[in-house]
Amino acid sequence: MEIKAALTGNPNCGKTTLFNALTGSKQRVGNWPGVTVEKKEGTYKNDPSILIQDLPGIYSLSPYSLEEVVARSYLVQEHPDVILDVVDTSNLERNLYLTTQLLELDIPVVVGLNMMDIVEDKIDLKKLARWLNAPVVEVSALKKQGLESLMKQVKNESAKKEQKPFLFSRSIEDAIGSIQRLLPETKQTRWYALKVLENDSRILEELSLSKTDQQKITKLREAIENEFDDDIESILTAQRYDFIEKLIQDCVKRKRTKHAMSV
Ligand code: GDP
Ligand code: K
Ligand code: MG
Repeated sequence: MEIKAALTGNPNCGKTTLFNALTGSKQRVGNWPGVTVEKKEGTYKNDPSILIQDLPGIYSLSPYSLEEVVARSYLVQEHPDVILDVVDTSNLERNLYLTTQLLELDIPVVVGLNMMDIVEDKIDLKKLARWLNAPVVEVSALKKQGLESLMKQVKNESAKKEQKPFLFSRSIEDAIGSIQRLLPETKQTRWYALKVLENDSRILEELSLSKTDQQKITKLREAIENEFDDDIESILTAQRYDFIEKLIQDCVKRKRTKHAMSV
């Protein structure tokens, strides 16, 4: 059986290096339909049943750039079997921001902690995996280290049917639940509900909700904005970073990084 694995990560996390190391010469390069964003896919050289789809480098799943729209449309519409989330471990906090969003898609996630050849921080992998509800594997795409264990996890996770998400505070979770029940049956997912709560214009257009439902949703959103005295996007962003901060405190013993990455 064929496994579809989507390769995601921030720009410069080492995605291309990893993609090349995993696929060797077995690559197909083109463009995403209608846009000039490069599309690359290939099969894992040690197991051709694993199809690796390289997605554009992105910082979040917001609709602010073409890359973000391409990546999230692929993930939501194609629903790959597993996401291989490449993380630049020398920049853990920022990279995990995308990870918290990927966990919301209900697609199993495997986290590849890349750049481990230059990172001296000690990371408790078991704890980190528990925080993220996803397997975490240390790799160096550059030195081709850890790639086999990484792909073993990718294969394992691809068989799973669900992914536990990162959770927001209680009132936000309640609102997500209420919105989910208002959505059309085929789109009653946590991800769609969260995007609706965030007032994501593309998603609202796609869903064309009734006036009554729109009003109900506005009320839910306003209640949260009043409670936290901020706009919804800032509230959700702050909660993601709170989570990441706590996770890092619990899982990472800081040392220095051997040398700064060239830019
Ligand atoms: P992308 O933008 O995510 O596709 O990142 P690239 O694959 O182009 O890598 C960005 C930079 O990071 C390049 O200079 C790579 O050589 C370097 N790089 C990628 N993986 C590793 C790694 O595991 N260790 C180190 N030290 N550098 C890496
Ligand atoms: K980065
Ligand atoms: Mg690249």
